[in-house]
Amino acid sequence: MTASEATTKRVLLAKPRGYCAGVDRAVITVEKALEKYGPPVYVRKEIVHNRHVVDTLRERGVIFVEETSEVPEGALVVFSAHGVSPAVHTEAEERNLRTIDATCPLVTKVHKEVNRFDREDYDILLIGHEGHEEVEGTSGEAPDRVQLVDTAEDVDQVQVRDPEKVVWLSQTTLSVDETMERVDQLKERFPNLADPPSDDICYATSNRQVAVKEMAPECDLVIVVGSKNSSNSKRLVEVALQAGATKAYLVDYANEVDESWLDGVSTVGVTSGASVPDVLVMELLEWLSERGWADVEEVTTANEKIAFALPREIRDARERSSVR
Ligand code: 0CG
Ligand code: SF4
Repeated sequence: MTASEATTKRVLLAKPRGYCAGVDRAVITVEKALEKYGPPVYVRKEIVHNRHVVDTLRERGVIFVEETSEVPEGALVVFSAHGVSPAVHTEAEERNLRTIDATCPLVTKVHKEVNRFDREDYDILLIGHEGHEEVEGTSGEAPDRVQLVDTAEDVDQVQVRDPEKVVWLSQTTLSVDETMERVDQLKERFPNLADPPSDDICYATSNRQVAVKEMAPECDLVIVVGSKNSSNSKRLVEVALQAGATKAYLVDYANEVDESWLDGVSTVGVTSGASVPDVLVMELLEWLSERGWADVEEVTTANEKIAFALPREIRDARERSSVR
């Protein structure tokens, strides 16, 4: 490699990236459940939306199911980080399942907001992606009161009982900018639309978007490590493109990168979704380094220190003191 090539090929590495506190807690919960109770441990839906995490846990004895009805009577089932509706808890009780709830506390917070506005007799407009597990769980707290707003067309479709008593809430893993656009559209229809008591889009989602926005204008290519069903990871690709990256792609593994993406590229931006183990990012950096992109500069826009206590079923005395 010539000196001039070395100076023109560089990698910008976003920070924060990768695991958030809710994902860390959910993955540790399943690992501890395996340790404490032994396999098989059932998990309803993917514990987090990452192929590598799911495949690794499956190899260790986790059985992933779509619904609690697939779990044998009396067995142990973990609920995923994205949350479940009260109906799922009821079904698990009826089947005498032992349950551990790995729902992220920041998702639970949105469930509680739904309960509160339902009690106060509001119509609730939940901004989120149709079919995503989190919105299914959140809507399930008050199915008669919650309407999903996904696309701009949905804004025109919603019908409320009293336009003076409407609140918007959201999925935790949306694009911050796109959500605010949707809110502005909703406010054109409902000028007195109430805002959520605090941000529903979580710190991890918004921090990862801020970091990618910072580096994207300098990038000819942004590679986001994450799975295709991971909402927050997919949003990072969109945000990178909107913020000025020439190209942006989502990959589960380094070996999915198409070498042609690197044609004519000088600066490669790298980041990862909130459900992505950092080892996968390190493998991508290694892959890029083998092709001449060995100069890595971290672009830091926040330092995250947040951690959540584990569910009580798998907390032991030592862990209790370390996490509090
Ligand atoms: O981003 P979503 O909500 O699809 O989930 P993922 O598992 O990828 O990461 C955060 C969580 C839980
Ligand atoms: Fe919780 Fe946010 Fe992580 Fe989802 S992305 S698990 S809401 S911290």
